[in-house]
Amino acid sequence: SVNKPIVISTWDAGIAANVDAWKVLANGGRALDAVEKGVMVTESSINCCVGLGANPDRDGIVTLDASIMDEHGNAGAVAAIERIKHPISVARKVMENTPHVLLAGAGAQEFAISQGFQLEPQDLSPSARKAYKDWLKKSEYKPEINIEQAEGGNKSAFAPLKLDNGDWNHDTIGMLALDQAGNLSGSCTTSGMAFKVRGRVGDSPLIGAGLYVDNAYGAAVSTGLGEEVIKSAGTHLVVEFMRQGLSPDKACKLAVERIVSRTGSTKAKEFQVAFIALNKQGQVGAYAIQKGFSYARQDQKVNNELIASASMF
Ligand code: SD4
Repeated sequence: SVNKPIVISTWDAGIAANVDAWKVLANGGRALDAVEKGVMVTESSINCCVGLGANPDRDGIVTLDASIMDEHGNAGAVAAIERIKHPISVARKVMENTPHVLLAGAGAQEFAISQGFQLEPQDLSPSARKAYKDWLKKSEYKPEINIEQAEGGNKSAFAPLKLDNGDWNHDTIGMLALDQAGNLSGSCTTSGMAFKVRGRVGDSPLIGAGLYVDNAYGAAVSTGLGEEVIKSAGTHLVVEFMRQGLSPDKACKLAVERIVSRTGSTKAKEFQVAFIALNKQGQVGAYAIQKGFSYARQDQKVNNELIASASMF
């Protein structure tokens, strides 16, 4: 029998996000509404990596990426949008109210305003201001960002970050839901990599990279070093493996292995990529390159618990 409804989302911030998503799902609501409402919780909170309180780019400006997909295969996304509190809701408006999939930068912001969204102040949150100040102190303005910086202990270099305890952490939120009607939807929202080059767009707003939903088979969302996810069309690959009959777990694992086979395992030891997946039967899966990745699960069997993902290293 189908395990529904269910919601899963990335990292520990997923716990709070799942609560709002579950309110929608438990009341028989649509998965699309659940995945929007859920990640709005994270966008409203102050944290390193999602919403206007997150870390800025290297010029000190917070720019946000988000995407959403529904059960009909419709998609909407915004890239590098500024001063808008809920990029996920703008992404949904792009999907529903335009003939397009992705709006970027100033145009995305203008569109948001035209849809009634409010322009928020440009200010950094106190935690982001401090992180940015620290980053400016240690880091010269280098256009080339590389993972060795993170390796060398500069925690504010190219995230996802290796923490002092050896774990890898980063907090883009990706969420997947299957509703009582048996329909799948997904969402993803992030500030991208901390101190990124201005204009940099990650995988999160790119359909098939950061997020993919095929209502006939399954859905997947990614977190980690977006550049590597983009180059492998990561979530499309995960869903394709599910379409071929593999379990969500196995599909995530094979997609991670594909990324690592492209970069080689020496390089792959220095960055994180993780996928979570949910299939049409309500089965879940996850896999990461590095240990330390977790996701939050809420359904009839598991009451919003954080689950440690399997990993390659
Ligand atoms: C990006 N994939 O912009 C995002 C960052 C992320 O957990 O997921 N971090 O590359």
